[in-house]
Amino acid sequence: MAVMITAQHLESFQRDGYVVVNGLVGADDLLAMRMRIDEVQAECRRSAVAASAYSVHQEDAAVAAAPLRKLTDLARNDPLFRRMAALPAILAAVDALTAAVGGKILLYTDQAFLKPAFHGSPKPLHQDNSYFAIQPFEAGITCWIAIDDATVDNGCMRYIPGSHKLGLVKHRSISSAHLTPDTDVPLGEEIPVPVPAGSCIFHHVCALHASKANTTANPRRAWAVHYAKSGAQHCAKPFDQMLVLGASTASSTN
Ligand SMILES: O=C(O)CCC(=O)C(=O)O
Repeated sequence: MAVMITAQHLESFQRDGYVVVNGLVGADDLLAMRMRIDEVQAECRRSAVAASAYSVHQEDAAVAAAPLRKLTDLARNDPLFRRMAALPAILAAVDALTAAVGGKILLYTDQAFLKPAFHGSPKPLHQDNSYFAIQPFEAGITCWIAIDDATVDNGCMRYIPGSHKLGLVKHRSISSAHLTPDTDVPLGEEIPVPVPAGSCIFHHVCALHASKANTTANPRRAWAVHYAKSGAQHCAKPFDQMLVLGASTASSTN
Protein backbone atom coordinates (compact mmCIF):
# COMPACT_ATOMS: atom_id res chain seq x y z
CA MET A 1 0.00 0.00 0.00
CA ALA A 2 1.62 3.28 -1.11
CA VAL A 3 1.50 5.46 2.00
CA MET A 4 4.46 7.80 2.29
CA ILE A 5 6.01 9.22 5.44
CA THR A 6 5.60 12.98 5.05
CA ALA A 7 7.39 15.92 6.65
CA GLN A 8 4.36 16.24 8.99
CA HIS A 9 4.74 12.62 10.10
CA LEU A 10 8.43 13.21 10.85
CA GLU A 11 7.64 16.42 12.73
CA SER A 12 4.97 14.68 14.88
CA PHE A 13 7.31 11.80 15.66
CA GLN A 14 10.10 14.15 16.71
CA ARG A 15 7.75 16.33 18.78
CA ASP A 16 5.53 13.68 20.41
CA GLY A 17 7.62 10.49 20.24
CA TYR A 18 4.92 8.73 18.23
CA VAL A 19 3.05 9.18 14.98
CA VAL A 20 -0.10 7.58 13.56
CA VAL A 21 0.06 6.51 9.92
CA ASN A 22 -3.37 5.49 8.65
CA GLY A 23 -4.11 2.84 6.03
CA LEU A 24 -0.74 1.07 5.99
CA VAL A 25 -2.21 -2.43 6.27
CA GLY A 26 -4.99 -3.46 3.89
CA ALA A 27 -8.26 -5.29 4.64
CA ASP A 28 -7.11 -8.64 3.18
CA ASP A 29 -3.96 -8.70 5.30
CA LEU A 30 -5.95 -7.71 8.41
CA LEU A 31 -8.38 -10.57 7.82
CA ALA A 32 -5.52 -13.03 7.28
CA MET A 33 -3.81 -11.84 10.50
CA ARG A 34 -7.02 -12.24 12.53
CA MET A 35 -7.56 -15.76 11.19
CA ARG A 36 -3.95 -16.78 11.79
CA ILE A 37 -3.98 -15.38 15.34
CA ASP A 38 -7.08 -17.50 16.08
CA GLU A 39 -5.31 -20.57 14.64
CA VAL A 40 -2.12 -19.89 16.62
CA GLN A 41 -4.12 -19.50 19.84
CA ALA A 42 -5.80 -22.88 19.18
CA GLU A 43 -2.38 -24.48 18.41
CA CYS A 44 -0.95 -23.06 21.64
CA ARG A 45 -3.85 -24.55 23.62
CA ARG A 46 -3.24 -27.98 22.03
CA SER A 47 0.54 -28.11 22.05
CA ALA A 48 3.12 -27.22 24.68
CA VAL A 49 5.70 -26.95 21.87
CA ALA A 50 3.63 -24.25 20.13
CA ALA A 51 2.95 -22.49 23.45
CA SER A 52 6.68 -22.35 24.07
CA ALA A 53 7.52 -21.18 20.50
CA TYR A 54 5.09 -18.27 20.89
CA SER A 55 5.97 -17.61 24.59
CA VAL A 56 2.27 -17.55 25.44
CA HIS A 57 1.09 -15.32 28.29
CA GLN A 58 -2.38 -15.90 29.74
CA GLU A 59 -4.58 -13.24 31.31
CA ASP A 60 -4.50 -15.32 34.50
CA ALA A 61 -1.48 -17.61 34.74
CA ALA A 62 -3.15 -19.66 37.49
CA VAL A 63 -6.20 -20.63 35.40
CA ALA A 64 -5.48 -23.15 32.64
CA ALA A 65 -8.41 -22.04 30.45
CA ALA A 66 -7.81 -18.30 30.91
CA PRO A 67 -7.86 -16.27 27.68
CA LEU A 68 -4.47 -15.52 26.14
CA ARG A 69 -3.03 -12.05 26.68
CA LYS A 70 0.03 -12.15 24.46
CA LEU A 71 1.86 -14.17 21.79
CA THR A 72 5.49 -13.45 20.89
CA ASP A 73 7.72 -14.18 17.86
CA LEU A 74 4.97 -14.54 15.28
CA ALA A 75 7.28 -13.37 12.50
CA ARG A 76 9.91 -15.96 13.41
CA ASN A 77 7.34 -18.77 13.48
CA ASP A 78 4.88 -17.87 10.74
CA PRO A 79 5.30 -16.88 7.06
CA LEU A 80 2.33 -14.48 7.05
CA PHE A 81 3.69 -12.47 9.98
CA ARG A 82 7.23 -12.65 8.54
CA ARG A 83 5.87 -11.02 5.37
CA MET A 84 3.90 -8.44 7.36
CA ALA A 85 6.97 -7.43 9.41
CA ALA A 86 8.78 -6.73 6.12
CA LEU A 87 5.87 -4.95 4.38
CA PRO A 88 7.62 -2.41 2.09
CA ALA A 89 5.48 0.52 3.33
CA ILE A 90 6.29 -0.33 6.97
CA LEU A 91 10.03 -0.77 6.33
CA ALA A 92 10.07 2.53 4.41
CA ALA A 93 8.50 4.26 7.44
CA VAL A 94 10.94 2.56 9.84
CA ASP A 95 13.80 3.64 7.59
CA ALA A 96 12.59 7.24 7.47
CA LEU A 97 12.00 7.46 11.24
CA THR A 98 15.35 5.87 12.22
CA ALA A 99 17.44 7.62 9.57
CA ALA A 100 19.88 8.94 12.20
CA VAL A 101 21.40 5.46 12.52
CA GLY A 102 22.69 3.40 9.62
CA GLY A 103 22.81 -0.32 8.95
CA LYS A 104 20.24 -2.98 8.19
CA ILE A 105 16.71 -3.05 9.60
CA LEU A 106 16.50 -5.95 12.07
CA LEU A 107 13.53 -7.52 13.81
CA TYR A 108 14.26 -7.15 17.53
CA THR A 109 11.08 -9.03 18.49
CA ASP A 110 7.32 -8.89 17.94
CA GLN A 111 4.30 -9.32 20.19
CA ALA A 112 0.57 -9.75 19.55
CA PHE A 113 -1.38 -8.02 22.33
CA LEU A 114 -4.73 -9.81 22.21
CA LYS A 115 -6.89 -7.91 24.74
CA PRO A 116 -9.68 -10.49 24.71
CA ALA A 117 -13.31 -9.35 25.03
CA PHE A 118 -14.17 -8.36 28.64
CA HIS A 119 -10.89 -9.92 29.93
CA GLY A 120 -8.20 -7.83 28.21
CA SER A 121 -6.12 -6.44 31.07
CA PRO A 122 -4.37 -3.05 31.16
CA LYS A 123 -0.74 -2.74 30.06
CA PRO A 124 0.98 -0.51 32.61
CA LEU A 125 2.85 2.64 31.62
CA HIS A 126 6.36 1.89 30.33
CA GLN A 127 9.07 2.69 27.83
CA ASP A 128 10.03 -0.15 25.46
CA ASN A 129 13.69 0.58 26.08
CA SER A 130 13.32 -0.46 29.72
CA TYR A 131 13.17 -3.97 28.20
CA PHE A 132 15.29 -3.58 25.05
CA ALA A 133 18.21 -1.32 26.11
CA ILE A 134 18.82 -0.16 22.53
CA GLN A 135 21.57 2.47 22.24
CA PRO A 136 21.46 5.00 20.78
CA PHE A 137 17.69 5.36 21.22
CA GLU A 138 17.28 6.40 17.56
CA ALA A 139 18.41 2.88 16.52
CA GLY A 140 15.13 1.36 17.68
CA ILE A 141 11.45 1.87 16.92
CA THR A 142 8.12 0.08 17.43
CA CYS A 143 5.41 -0.23 14.81
CA TRP A 144 2.13 -0.97 16.62
CA ILE A 145 -0.42 -2.29 14.12
CA ALA A 146 -4.15 -2.09 14.93
CA ILE A 147 -5.60 -5.42 13.77
CA ASP A 148 -9.04 -4.35 15.08
CA ASP A 149 -10.34 -0.81 15.52
CA ALA A 150 -8.70 0.38 18.76
CA THR A 151 -11.10 2.53 20.80
CA VAL A 152 -11.12 4.20 24.21
CA ASP A 153 -13.45 1.44 25.51
CA ASN A 154 -11.51 -1.55 24.18
CA GLY A 155 -8.09 -0.36 25.36
CA CYS A 156 -6.49 1.74 22.63
CA MET A 157 -2.91 2.90 23.07
CA ARG A 158 -2.29 5.86 25.38
CA TYR A 159 0.83 8.00 25.10
CA ILE A 160 2.45 10.83 27.03
CA PRO A 161 3.34 13.25 24.22
CA GLY A 162 6.97 14.38 24.34
CA SER A 163 7.95 11.80 26.98
CA HIS A 164 10.68 10.35 24.72
CA LYS A 165 12.61 13.55 25.47
CA LEU A 166 12.98 12.39 29.11
CA GLY A 167 15.36 9.67 27.91
CA LEU A 168 15.12 6.32 29.67
CA VAL A 169 13.60 6.71 33.15
CA LYS A 170 14.15 4.22 35.95
CA HIS A 171 11.65 1.32 35.95
CA ARG A 172 10.74 -1.31 38.53
CA SER A 173 9.17 -4.70 38.09
CA ILE A 174 5.52 -4.86 39.23
CA SER A 175 4.89 -8.49 38.19
CA SER A 176 6.66 -11.21 36.21
CA ALA A 177 5.36 -9.53 33.03
CA HIS A 178 5.49 -5.78 33.60
CA LEU A 179 7.93 -2.94 34.26
CA THR A 180 6.73 0.57 35.06
CA PRO A 181 8.44 3.89 35.89
CA ASP A 182 9.87 4.33 39.37
CA THR A 183 10.92 7.97 39.42
CA ASP A 184 10.08 11.35 40.96
CA VAL A 185 10.52 13.02 37.56
CA PRO A 186 7.13 14.43 36.39
CA LEU A 187 6.11 12.28 33.46
CA GLY A 188 3.16 14.24 31.99
CA GLU A 189 -0.39 13.29 31.06
CA GLU A 190 -1.38 10.21 29.06
CA ILE A 191 -3.71 10.79 26.15
CA PRO A 192 -5.76 8.09 24.40
CA VAL A 193 -4.90 7.51 20.74
CA PRO A 194 -7.81 5.61 19.15
CA VAL A 195 -7.11 4.37 15.61
CA PRO A 196 -8.98 2.32 12.99
CA ALA A 197 -7.82 -1.19 12.03
CA GLY A 198 -4.98 -1.04 9.53
CA SER A 199 -3.40 2.05 11.08
CA CYS A 200 0.12 1.88 12.47
CA ILE A 201 1.46 3.87 15.39
CA PHE A 202 5.23 4.23 15.23
CA HIS A 203 6.72 5.02 18.63
CA HIS A 204 10.17 5.94 19.93
CA VAL A 205 11.78 3.43 22.32
CA CYS A 206 11.53 6.02 25.14
CA ALA A 207 7.90 7.10 24.45
CA LEU A 208 5.88 6.40 27.61
CA HIS A 209 2.78 4.40 26.72
CA ALA A 210 0.11 2.20 28.28
CA SER A 211 -3.31 0.77 27.52
CA LYS A 212 -6.42 0.23 29.64
CA ALA A 213 -8.64 -2.84 30.02
CA ASN A 214 -10.94 -4.00 27.24
CA THR A 215 -14.45 -3.57 28.64
CA THR A 216 -16.21 -4.43 25.36
CA ALA A 217 -17.64 -7.65 23.92
CA ASN A 218 -15.04 -7.84 21.12
CA PRO A 219 -11.28 -8.46 21.15
CA ARG A 220 -8.86 -5.61 20.57
CA ARG A 221 -5.98 -7.32 18.79
CA ALA A 222 -2.81 -5.46 17.92
CA TRP A 223 0.63 -6.54 16.77
CA ALA A 224 3.68 -4.64 17.98
CA VAL A 225 6.75 -5.10 15.78
CA HIS A 226 9.95 -3.93 17.42
CA TYR A 227 12.78 -3.00 15.04
CA ALA A 228 16.46 -2.25 15.67
CA LYS A 229 19.14 -1.00 13.27
CA SER A 230 22.33 -3.03 12.88
CA GLY A 231 24.20 0.26 13.41
CA ALA A 232 23.09 0.25 17.07
CA GLN A 233 25.90 0.20 19.60
CA HIS A 234 24.04 -1.94 22.12
CA CYS A 235 20.84 -3.98 22.52
CA ALA A 236 19.69 -6.35 25.29
CA LYS A 237 19.30 -9.06 22.63
CA PRO A 238 22.35 -10.28 20.65
CA PHE A 239 22.34 -9.04 17.04
CA ASP A 240 22.82 -12.55 15.64
CA GLN A 241 19.44 -13.54 17.16
CA MET A 242 17.56 -10.90 15.14
CA LEU A 243 16.14 -11.47 11.65
CA VAL A 244 17.40 -9.15 8.91
CA LEU A 245 14.36 -7.57 7.24
CA GLY A 246 15.77 -4.88 4.99
CA ALA A 247 18.53 -2.53 4.05
CA SER A 248 18.52 1.03 5.33
CA THR A 249 18.87 3.97 2.98
CA ALA A 250 20.44 6.07 5.78
CA SER A 251 23.77 7.58 4.75
CA SER A 252 25.26 7.16 8.25
CA THR A 253 27.26 3.93 8.57
CA ASN A 254 27.57 3.68 12.36
O1 LIG B 1 -1.14 -3.18 22.81
C1 LIG B 1 -1.02 -2.87 23.99
O2 LIG B 1 -1.97 -2.80 24.73
C2 LIG B 1 0.33 -2.56 24.57
C3 LIG B 1 1.39 -2.46 23.53
C4 LIG B 1 2.74 -2.09 24.02
O3 LIG B 1 2.98 -1.92 25.17
C5 LIG B 1 3.81 -1.95 23.02
O4 LIG B 1 3.55 -2.01 21.82
O5 LIG B 1 4.97 -1.73 23.44
